[in-house]
Amino acid sequence: MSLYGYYRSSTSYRVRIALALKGIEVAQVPVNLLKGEQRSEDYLAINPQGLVPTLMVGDTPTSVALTQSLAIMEYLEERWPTPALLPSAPEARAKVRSLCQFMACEMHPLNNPRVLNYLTDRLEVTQEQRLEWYRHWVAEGFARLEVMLAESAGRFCHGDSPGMADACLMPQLYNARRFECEFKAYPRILAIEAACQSMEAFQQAHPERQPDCPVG
Ligand SMILES: N[C@@H](CCC(=O)N[C@@H](CS)C(=O)NCC(=O)O)C(=O)O
Repeated sequence: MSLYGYYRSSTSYRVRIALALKGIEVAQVPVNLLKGEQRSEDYLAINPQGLVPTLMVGDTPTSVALTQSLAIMEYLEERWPTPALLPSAPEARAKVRSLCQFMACEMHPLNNPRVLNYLTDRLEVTQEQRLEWYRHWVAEGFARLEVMLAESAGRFCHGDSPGMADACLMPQLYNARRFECEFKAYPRILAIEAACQSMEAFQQAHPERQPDCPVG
């Protein structure tokens, strides 16, 4: 399998965490989002959404391109069920999926670079207003998440084993930290972050450990 992604893309980071937790090795194919490679003809032929990540499964001519990070993680879970990234009880699985979808559908899209760029490039808001937008939606999202986690969290987002929700959480935190957001009000989230950071799988998936991360 090969993973088309970008070191700093939070959705690629999610999939890298899921792969690392399951101990699955894949070839990495960097798609430089800053150079617009996601919109190149070659990449669009693989993923017409023009987004990373894409997980290419199998060899040509029968290879299949899987897109959307949550769908890719679900695929990995079905194909390599252990270690499990979802709990076994149906209700608990729905809870974890709800956490994942909250981060992937409600939080992440609002602060995606193409949304932020539209604000400055087309709507001509100032850099300060762009930052205010970013921090507003981060605070809104993490505040809601902190409450949701009261119901499910142990050491990790759901109980004491790392899983799919943690794979969504760590990239959200990494991104928000780049914009110097404040996290003191979210002790549960900070404790989960520390638990994840202590694990080799999360360390291995970190953006700064990826081959396309510029050095220095
Ligand atoms: N819902 C998608 C979102 C994918 C996405 O937004 N990827 C970003 C990087 S994190 C991207 O490729 N952006 C390229 C662009 O905006 O042009 C997923 O979970 O895979």
